[in-house]
Order: sequence, then C-alpha cells, then structure tokens
Amino acid sequence: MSEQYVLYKQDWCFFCRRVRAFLADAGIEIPMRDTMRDREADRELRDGGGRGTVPCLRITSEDGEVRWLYESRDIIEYLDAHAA
Ligand SMILES: N[C@@H](CCC(=O)N[C@@H](CS)C(=O)NCC(=O)O)C(=O)O
Repeated sequence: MSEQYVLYKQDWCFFCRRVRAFLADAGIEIPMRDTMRDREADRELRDGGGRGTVPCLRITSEDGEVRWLYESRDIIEYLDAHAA
C-alpha cells in the first residue's frame, strides 16, 4: 500500500459503522482513532480536516501530502478503489 490511512470515527456513529463494515468485508485493516474517547484525535481532525464530523479518512500520500476525506460513501468508494 503506497498511501497511509487513518480512520477517525466514533463507536456509536452509524456512518462510521458503515465504513467499518465495508473494511471488515473487504479485509482491509487500517488504524482508527476515536474522536469521542480521544481528545487529541478530535483536535487532529478539527485542525487538519477543518471540522469534527466523523467518519473522516486521513490520507497520507507517499510524498507526505495529507488529505482529509469526509462522507462515508466517498470513503468507501475511495478505499474500494485504492486499498482493496
Ligand atoms: N453524510 C455524512 C454524515 C456524517 C455524520 O452526520 N456524522 C455525525 C456522527 S453520526 C457527526 O460527526 N456529527 C457531528 C458533526 O458533524 O460535527 C456521512 O455519510 O459520513
């Protein structure tokens, strides 16, 4: 995998569960940070992505560029195309 991923999520969030169900089905393992339990993760998300909405996928390219992808459907589509 040339890109690095981190999924920002919360346990109770339906949209996060949808992404996690896709990951499980596809056999994709990526690190996750819970913004409800982890204040540092919540700060990272808000500072980096611009808002605290979850799920959000942090994408770090090979050259170190960081992008923040919101919207569960967009996250699933992206990972299906790039990580599956
Ligand atoms: N359309 C979005 C909905 C995401 C959403 O509503 N997330 C809620 C939690 S279930 C949230 O983070 N709300 C707080 C906020 O937007 O700051 C998606 O499919 O990902």
